[in-house]
Amino acid sequence: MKFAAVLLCLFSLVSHCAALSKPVDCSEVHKQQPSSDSGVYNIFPVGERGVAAYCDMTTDGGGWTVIQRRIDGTINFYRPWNQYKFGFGEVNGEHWLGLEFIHLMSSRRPHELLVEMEDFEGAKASARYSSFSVGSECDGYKLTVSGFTDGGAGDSLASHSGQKFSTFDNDQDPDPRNCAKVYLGAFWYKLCHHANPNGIYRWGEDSTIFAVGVAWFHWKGHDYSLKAISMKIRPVM
Ligand SMILES: [Ca+2]
Repeated sequence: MKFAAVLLCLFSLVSHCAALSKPVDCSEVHKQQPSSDSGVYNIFPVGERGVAAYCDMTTDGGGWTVIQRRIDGTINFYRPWNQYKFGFGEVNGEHWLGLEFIHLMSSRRPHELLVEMEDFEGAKASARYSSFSVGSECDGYKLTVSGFTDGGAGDSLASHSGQKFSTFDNDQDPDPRNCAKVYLGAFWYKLCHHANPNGIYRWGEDSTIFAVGVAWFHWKGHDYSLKAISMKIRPVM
């Protein structure tokens, strides 16, 4: 009887573990545990090596992996290439997941992107893209994004599609200047930007230095720095 109980216990442990196989992203966490709340989960986009990510389990059915988030200016986003490659910040707060992980997830199967933002007056807006992918480091972590749907924010990302990622110590933008140094951020800069989500956190309207804030040009212009912005991705079903 005791032996049978031990066997039963072992079986339940094994079946429990089998049910929680390593999820590659938040959509798999959601699939394995449909009732899970939004929060921090370990995901495994690189096989055995886990990385902590914030999963949005409520917006439009959930399963979103947050790849970028600004909410309060507590984290400095003016950082070098290696930090943008592997990620930084507080997963529960201001965070950059890491280009390598974003590349691995978005190149494996088709993904969509949702950008949500908020100003200091409490207004909210979003921009959604039905197709989003980031190339390998050999390809400069090139952004490919299309299929815009307006959630009130306007399309400030289309002009960045096809661009490589740039940081102050790795200028891959086509502008003769170093866009990351000029606009104090890190992004898929072109000449240089319509969006600067990794710019300097400023409290709203501020034109002292042109376009260095957390900007989304088609919603609030170049000199309004947003209170909050997040970028989240999900496989297209
Ligand atoms: Ca340049």
